[in-house]
Amino acid sequence: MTDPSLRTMGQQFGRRSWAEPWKIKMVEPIHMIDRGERARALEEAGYNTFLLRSEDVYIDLLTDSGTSAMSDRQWAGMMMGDEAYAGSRNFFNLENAVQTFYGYRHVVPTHQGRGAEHLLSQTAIKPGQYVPSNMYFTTTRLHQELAGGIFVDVIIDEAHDTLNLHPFKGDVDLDKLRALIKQVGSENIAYVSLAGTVNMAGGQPVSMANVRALREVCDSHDIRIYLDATRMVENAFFIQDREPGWADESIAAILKEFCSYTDGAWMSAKKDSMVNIGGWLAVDDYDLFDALRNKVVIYEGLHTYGGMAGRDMEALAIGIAESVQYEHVHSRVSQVHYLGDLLLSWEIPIVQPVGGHAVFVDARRFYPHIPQDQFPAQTLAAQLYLDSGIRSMERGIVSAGRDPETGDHRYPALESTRLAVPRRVYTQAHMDVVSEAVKVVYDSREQTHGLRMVYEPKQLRFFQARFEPIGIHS
Ligand code: P71
Repeated sequence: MTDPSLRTMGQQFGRRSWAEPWKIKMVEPIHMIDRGERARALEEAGYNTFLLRSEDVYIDLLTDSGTSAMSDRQWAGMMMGDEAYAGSRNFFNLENAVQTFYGYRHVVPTHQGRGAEHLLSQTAIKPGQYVPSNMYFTTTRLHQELAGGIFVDVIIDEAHDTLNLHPFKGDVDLDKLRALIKQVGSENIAYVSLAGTVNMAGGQPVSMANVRALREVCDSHDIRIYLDATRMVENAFFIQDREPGWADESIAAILKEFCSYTDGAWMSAKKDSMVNIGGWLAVDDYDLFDALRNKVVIYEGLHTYGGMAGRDMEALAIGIAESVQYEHVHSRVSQVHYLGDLLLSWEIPIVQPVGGHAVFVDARRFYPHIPQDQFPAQTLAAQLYLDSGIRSMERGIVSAGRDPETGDHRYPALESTRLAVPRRVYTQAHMDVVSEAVKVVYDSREQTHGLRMVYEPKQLRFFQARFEPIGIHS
C-alpha cells in the first residue's frame, strides 16, 4: 500500500532531514512492566520517581545527568586510565581540555558538580554575604546557604512566565542587581552566581550581550562572577542560533568567549561532557585556586583526581572536545525540540521556548484544579509513570523546599514536570512514544487528584520525600 501523503520529519517542516552524527554500536535492552506492576512500584516508591527502581522504568527521562552514552573514543580512554594516586596523566589531559575549551587558568577536579559547589561556596562566601543569581538551582543554593550566604534571585521577570517567548530567559536583570548592590553594598556581595541554560527556568540560555553587560556592572563594583558551566555548551548553541552576530562563530569560540567574561566556573561534567561521573572547578585567580586546592584534599581527594578515577578524567577530557562539535549539539538540542514541538502542536502546556536539555511540562496549566500545595508537578510525574513507565522529575514546589526563615513551603512561580533527555541515548521513536504518553495523561487530566506529602526530609526533600494520593486515605 502506498500513501503519497506520508512525509519524513524534514519534509513536514519544509527542509531536508538531519540525523544524529553517530551510529549505535552497543545496545541496552529496555522493557515495560505491566500496569499492575507499575501501580505497585509507584506506591512502594511513595509516588516519588526518585525512589523507583531503574529496572521498573521503560524510558528514563528523570535526568540528563550522568545518563548519556559515551563514545567509542571515550570508552577507549577509559582503558588508558593512569590510576596513580598523584599526578595521573589523565589529570593533565583534563586540565588541558578545560583550559583549552573553557579558558580558565587553574583547574581543580571534583567528583561531580555539587562537590565543586561545596568548595567554592565555603571558600568564596563569608557568612551574611549575598549571592545574587539568575534563578536558583537546588544544590547550588543549598551549598551557598550552608556557607552562610543569602541567595537573591536576579533573573529577568520573563523567566517566571512559562508563555513568554523571550529568546534569552536566563538573562540577569541588571537593574535588580544594581538595586541589590545599592541596598547592601558591594562588599556584602560574595559574587554573582551565573548559570548557563538555567535549569529551573526550563533550560533557558543567557545571551552574550547580557554576560558582557554583567561584566561591566561587576567591574565597576569590584564584584566577581562565577559561572555554573554545567550546560554552557547548550547555551553556546542557543547564542549561535538566536543572537544576532554569532551565526558564523563556532560553538567552541562562543563558549570560550562567554567564559572569558567570568572569573571562574564550576561544572557538573555529567551533563554537557557526556560522562557518567565527574566535575571540576576552574578559576583565573591564583590565590583563590590555592585556597580551593587546599580544600579539595579535605572533602574530595588529592588535587590531581578530586574524587574521580584516572579513567573517568580521561573520558571527561575526551567528552569535553566532543561536546562542542556542532553536529553533536545541534542534534541533541533538536531532539529535545522535536519532543517539545509535538506537545505544543497538541496544545499541551509546556514551558516556552523549549530549552536545551529537557521539555518542562507546565503542571499548573496541565492540572489547573490541583492547588500547588497538593503537588501538581509531582502528581504528573506519577501519572506519566503509571500510564507508560516513563520516568520524569518534579521541578516545582517540592524541589523549591522550605524557606529557612519562615519554615513555610517556598511557592515557586514555575511548577513543572521535567522530561530530561539523556544525550545520545534515545531515538526519535522513543520521543514519539513519550509524546503520546503525555497526551494520554493530558486527556484524562480532569479525573486526576493531587498528592499529600507523608514524609519530608529537611534538606533537598524532593530526593526522598514520600506521598499518598489524596482521596484514598483521606
Ligand atoms: C539534574 C541535575 C542532577 C540533580 C541534582 C539535584 C536534584 C535533582 C537532580 C545537577 C546540577 C545542575 C546544575 C545547573 C549543578 C548541578 C549539580 N543537575 N548545577 O538536572 O543541573 O551537579 O548533580 O553533578 O552534583 O538532573 P551534580
